[in-house]
Amino acid sequence: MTGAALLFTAPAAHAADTPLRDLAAAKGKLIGTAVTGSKLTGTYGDIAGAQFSSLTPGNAMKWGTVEPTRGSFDWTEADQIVAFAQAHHQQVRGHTLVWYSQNPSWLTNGSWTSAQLGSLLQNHISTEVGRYKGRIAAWDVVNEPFNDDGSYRSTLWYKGLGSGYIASALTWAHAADPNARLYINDYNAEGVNAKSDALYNLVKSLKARGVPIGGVGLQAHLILGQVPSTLRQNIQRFAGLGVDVAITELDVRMQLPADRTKLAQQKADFASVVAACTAVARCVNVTVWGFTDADSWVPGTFPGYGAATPYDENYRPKPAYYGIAQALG
Ligand code: 9MR
Repeated sequence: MTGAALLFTAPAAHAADTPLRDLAAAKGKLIGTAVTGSKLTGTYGDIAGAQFSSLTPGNAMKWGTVEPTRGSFDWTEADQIVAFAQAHHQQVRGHTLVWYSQNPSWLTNGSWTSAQLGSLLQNHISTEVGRYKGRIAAWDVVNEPFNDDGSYRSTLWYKGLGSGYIASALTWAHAADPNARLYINDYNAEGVNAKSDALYNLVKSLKARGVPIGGVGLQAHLILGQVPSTLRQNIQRFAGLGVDVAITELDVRMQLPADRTKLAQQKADFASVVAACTAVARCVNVTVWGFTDADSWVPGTFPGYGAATPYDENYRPKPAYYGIAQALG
């Protein structure tokens, strides 16, 4: 280990601290992480099992993963994560059924009539939700349906089926597992803005029409020092519609290299997101998008940025870990 790493990371002996999942439970909340199934052994598995009460498969349940070839399914990683969660008394957030990305090429390259597209989607949802019926507490049914200006994103689904694909997907998912809580999940909708206004109006209208919408997921892929000041107010207004809210993909990226000042700011950012959730009864879950910098999407997508999670690459808790713990009381 380098001197710098020693300076900026907490002592490894954090095992004596109360696990985050116990702190969260005392507040009536779940604390979750996205996971990669193949890594759920050794230290990674120990931390995932001990610290978190909710798991989200980072990629394992996406359409492109589970049905890479039409009609031939691969549930290996998804099954593995669900089994791990059951063994560790954890909830699973299923992620995700209807998205514009990470779809199999047979689907995206096909040319489908609207009726064909609708039945493909219905079958996909029935098959996947049905397989895990009773074992998945919450589903991100629809992922990222809006543009930042609040207009509908022009996706395969929107172009083929119109905006009604959202209500249809929720209805099909509900039929396949009536006890799962069904979410719409999006990013850049954490604060009060054009995108979250559109999401708010959609949820309001779905509720009014009796469509089974149970929750709103605010992803929270944030930039250091930029937690929206209206986060709590935004969570509160969704709760006021009678749906649950979850922070579903929290990370706080910084320009590398990390230093003491940045890590202290990151600690404050994680704490303020968790505090915004604990302040609202219907905010039920805060999930980080990978708990270790060794398993984060950030460096691959934003060159020069990283260190976005609460544990460093060697699985040592960072100040951000203690920010979460403090906000959980
Ligand atoms: O973490 C996921 C990463 O491994 C994938 O390469 C990426 C592909 O888009 O998707 C990541 O997860 C995304 C999530 O499913 C939806 N919200 C944004 C996340 C980060 O891209």
